[in-house]
Amino acid sequence: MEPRVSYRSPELSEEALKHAIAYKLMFTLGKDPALANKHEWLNATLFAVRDRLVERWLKAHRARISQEGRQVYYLSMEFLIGRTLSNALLSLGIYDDVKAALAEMGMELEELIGEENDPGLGNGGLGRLAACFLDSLATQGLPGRGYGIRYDYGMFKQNIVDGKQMESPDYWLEYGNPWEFERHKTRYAVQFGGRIQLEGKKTRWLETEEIIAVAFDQIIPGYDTDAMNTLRLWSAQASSEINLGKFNQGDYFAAVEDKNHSENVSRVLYPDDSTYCGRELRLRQEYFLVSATVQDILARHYQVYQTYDNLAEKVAIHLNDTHPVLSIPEFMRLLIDVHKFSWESAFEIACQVFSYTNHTLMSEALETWPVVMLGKILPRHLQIIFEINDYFLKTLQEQYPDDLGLLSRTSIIDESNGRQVRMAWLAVVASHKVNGVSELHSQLMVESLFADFAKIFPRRFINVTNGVTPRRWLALANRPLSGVLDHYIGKTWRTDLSQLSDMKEYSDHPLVLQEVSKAKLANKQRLADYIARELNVVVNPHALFDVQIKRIHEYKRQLMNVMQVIGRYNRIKAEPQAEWTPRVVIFAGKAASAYYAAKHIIHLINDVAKVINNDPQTGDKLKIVFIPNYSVSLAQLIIPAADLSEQISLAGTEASGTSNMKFALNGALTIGTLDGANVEMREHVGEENIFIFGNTAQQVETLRRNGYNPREYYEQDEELHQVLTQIGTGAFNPDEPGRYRDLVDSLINFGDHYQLLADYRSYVECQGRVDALYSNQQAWNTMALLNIANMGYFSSDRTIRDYAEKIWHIEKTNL
Ligand code: 26Q
Repeated sequence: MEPRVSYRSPELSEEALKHAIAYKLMFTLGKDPALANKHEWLNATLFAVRDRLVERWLKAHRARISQEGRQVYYLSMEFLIGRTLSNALLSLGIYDDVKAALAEMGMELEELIGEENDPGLGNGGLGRLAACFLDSLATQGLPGRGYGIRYDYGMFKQNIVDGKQMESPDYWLEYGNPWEFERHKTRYAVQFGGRIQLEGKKTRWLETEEIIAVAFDQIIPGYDTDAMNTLRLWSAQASSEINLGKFNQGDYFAAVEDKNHSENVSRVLYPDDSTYCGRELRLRQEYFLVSATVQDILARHYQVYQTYDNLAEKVAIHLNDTHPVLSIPEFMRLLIDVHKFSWESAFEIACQVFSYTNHTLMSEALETWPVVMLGKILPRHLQIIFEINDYFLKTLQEQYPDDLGLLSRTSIIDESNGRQVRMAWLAVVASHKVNGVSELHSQLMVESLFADFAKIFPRRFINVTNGVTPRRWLALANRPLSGVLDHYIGKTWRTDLSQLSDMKEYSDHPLVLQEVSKAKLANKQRLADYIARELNVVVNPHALFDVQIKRIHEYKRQLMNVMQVIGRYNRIKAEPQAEWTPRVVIFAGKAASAYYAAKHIIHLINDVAKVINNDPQTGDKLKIVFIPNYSVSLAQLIIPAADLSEQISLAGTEASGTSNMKFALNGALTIGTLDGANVEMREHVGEENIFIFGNTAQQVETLRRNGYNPREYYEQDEELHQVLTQIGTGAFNPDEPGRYRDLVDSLINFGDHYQLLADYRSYVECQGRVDALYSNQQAWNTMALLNIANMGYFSSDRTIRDYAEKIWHIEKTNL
């Protein structure tokens, strides 16, 4: 492929890279190459590579400013970017050169790559989506920047001790972060608390507590292009004035305590992804991100244009869920209180600038903040929110004068529930576009959560189906398969994933199928080695690798998967001599630290694994492993090795899912419900190439409305009855037989909220069809190839083009 970079400069040669790495080792790290350890070699390599990005980065930045185009600012409390070195090497096209350069100095690149830490600045799907988006924006030369928080502690580390999840802090900055550029001078004061005072027409916010936000920038390289973007993360620093005051009064310890209190704002990521908790520190974090970011956006805008009058034309601010929605009142506050805009024009500009993505319909995950808390921490913002609400309700009342129900349902202030501010409502009322993340989710969104608003603002709601970056999730994670693809269809699928469809013609080509399955086997062997090394469990790489990796949550129904595994175990025990398709069932995922049921499910998986893995009668026919500490880098190891991808959430609950796309792209077949993006995946791969089971979202709803009775299923399905009895009576944990009593109770006696029992039979039957197909390897491989070939649509490049055209109205920068 012709590289898109303008020329291949000499600094990218193997020889130059070798010198640069040795030079960095000595002069930046102060290390003798003969004595340096792996970590130091890693850092030297990293600095050498970073240098090669910087020049392009600065150039791209200059081009962007001079062209004065509209830019998007992507605000997110989470960015799960994963390891950076290998991605940077891939982007610059110097992977093999650096590998050779290091080899000459006696180092192995892959080993160094494995040493890099994986910053866990996100919980899961939402944070990883933000990272894929940055990659796609840069690769397509689109002007955009990410804004987030530089948490000192990312997602906790998960250890499994005696089958249970144990959390420990992830101090990822311990050895420094060589990728970041600290911008000592780019700092903004963020105010909290205090009171507001009216002076004539002017509102003043007084006697606040102040924290400083300091910018840290990281380069986001585009693939095979000089285009690069920036991820800017804010770190909290105590504002010195306050501390000095106390310090001078002689109260040294109080001064230090204050400093700690302030800096706590960027201390730790909330490790909770689906239950909203109204903690004050979280609110302060959200405002910290938002205030620093909006100040930065306005300052940079003014630097270029010397006016704020063209904000609506030049600035698009995107809200990744409601977490950064306080940027709306913050934006209005700055325009009104500082830059002297009228309230009406500030509101109008805000509506043109902001857009919002919804990632969940589940009510327990929707953010609301008590009016009292907001008023205490952000009195001026609360006032603006009330004004927005009044303004909105007033126009609404003119439109629908007799519909009182409508007014109270759409009011941003929920009066029924101890006075709460509904953040999603605020996001809808003050932005021009609101999108869901899959066709099904977007449709349910306007039928349920936002039904009233969809009537009021029919053109505001759209769908933008999620996608994943093919660079990390195929080119980097799966080099064996990438090699096969390169051979048959060339290399440009990396930037135009629709080209994968050229593989379709090989779907009955025995040699190609063999090569694809050989690549799969190599990945499975690599994972098997990891499992043997880390967990001391030996698995057969020829067995079917059946994988469910994601946050542990009841709606994702890992429990239903375990139930199916137990059912299978029982059948094997009853007929040990029969022909069984050998399976390795793999789980990974973290449970929120306070989520009791999710933690119990992890414990159950490990209890069941211990019994089954040590039963000589089952042998290779069935193994279960729980791989601890799921992360982006583990996903890169596990996904390419999967044969079967479990996407079994209750229909109507998973907004999209994104690992479902990564699996299929890597040639795993999906077993799943018609939920989230699975629905569209089925349309793309064809219903004959995906294993769909269970009730549809509509059937789920009907069942719920007509009174779902899980006990019926329990009593009528003998196998299901046995499985639940085993779990409930401690068949896998005789040391504490009552351990999972409550888990089983919640299914049989407390309504089985996620309808596991209703879908169980159809799930088991579907798994039977999976077994049958796997025993015909030729047919399996054909199906796997057709999955790969039909995943082009699910590239985040396509997703980002949708956002760029339909929501942000941004265009490519010319370099
Ligand atoms: C909110 C308030 C307080 C503390 C934490 C939170 C919080 C943090 C993270 C709430 C939600 C999240 C993350 C949600 C998430 O990851 N959602 C997933 O988004 C993916 C990308 O669109 C979808 O594919 C998944 O279906 C959806 O579950």
